[in-house]
Amino acid sequence: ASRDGSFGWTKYNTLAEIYAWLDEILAAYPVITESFVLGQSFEGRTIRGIKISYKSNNPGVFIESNIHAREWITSATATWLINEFLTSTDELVRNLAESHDWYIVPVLNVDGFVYTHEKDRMWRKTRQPSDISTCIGVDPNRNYDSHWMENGGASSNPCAEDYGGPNPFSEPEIQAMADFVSGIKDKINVLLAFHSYSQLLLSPYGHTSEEFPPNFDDLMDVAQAFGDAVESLPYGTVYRYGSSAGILYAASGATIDWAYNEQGVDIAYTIEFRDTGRYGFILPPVHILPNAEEALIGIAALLDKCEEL
Ligand code: ING
Ligand code: ZN
Repeated sequence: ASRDGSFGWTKYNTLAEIYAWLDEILAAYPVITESFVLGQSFEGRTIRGIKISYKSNNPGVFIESNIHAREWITSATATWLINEFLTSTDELVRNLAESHDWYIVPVLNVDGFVYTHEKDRMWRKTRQPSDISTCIGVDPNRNYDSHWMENGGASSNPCAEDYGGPNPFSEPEIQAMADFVSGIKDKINVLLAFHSYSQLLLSPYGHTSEEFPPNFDDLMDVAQAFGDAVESLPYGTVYRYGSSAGILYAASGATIDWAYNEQGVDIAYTIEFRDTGRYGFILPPVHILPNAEEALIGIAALLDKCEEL
């Protein structure tokens, strides 16, 4: 689909372009798709999502994308996946698309995302001002009410990139996400949070590297299936995997830890997409399609592996 040639995967799209394309997709596939709204951002933008469902009682997969504003490859990949699920004629993709209910939010941090397009390409946080500082924004991936601010997993300094906020769920975007997910948690079997960069699959826990979740062995088997599938493609891309705090750093109040600890979503990963640092967040658009292909084949393998558990 394209709109005046403006939307596509050879460049990064603005929020307006993404939403206009979403409307086209919803109009073109009215039976299979359903629009949903998480809520409003601090600056009053609508946080939108799309549900794709070919039949009832499918296992549910929730994809959160672009919670961090500068991680543009995440919404580029999420929109490409939506398009593939609706238009692909490939048998693997058709099976994947039709055997799951998909809830996809391409841009969660809408204010931050617009800010990266218009003012500061490297912005990460939300855009809500602080009562105690002139610094703006909260790290939305430290703002969920699960081990919030524990173990040095987030900063209490409003100027820090990993500021946890004045309270859990202080950010309207994160409260909206939590309300929506808790309302459908019984339908969600898998939650994937899209980030960049580093090429990692991260499982809970984020708040401690001393303990591991009860199904950690399964989580690692499933992560390996993702990594093996990505390596089967001819790009040479390699993913590592482990728990967030175990292989990356302590981080409390993140989406996947809240989903896992507080909502009973037993399979939850942060996926850190391309690259490993050469371009980092400013990943050239030529990477969009190969990254998206890797995500697709990786997620297909991940969900296949889940069936075996
Ligand atoms: N990385 C994630 C971050 O929020 C993460 C890593 C995710 C850590 C989930 C712990 C839990 O810092 C990026 N690139 O944002
Ligand atoms: Zn991130």
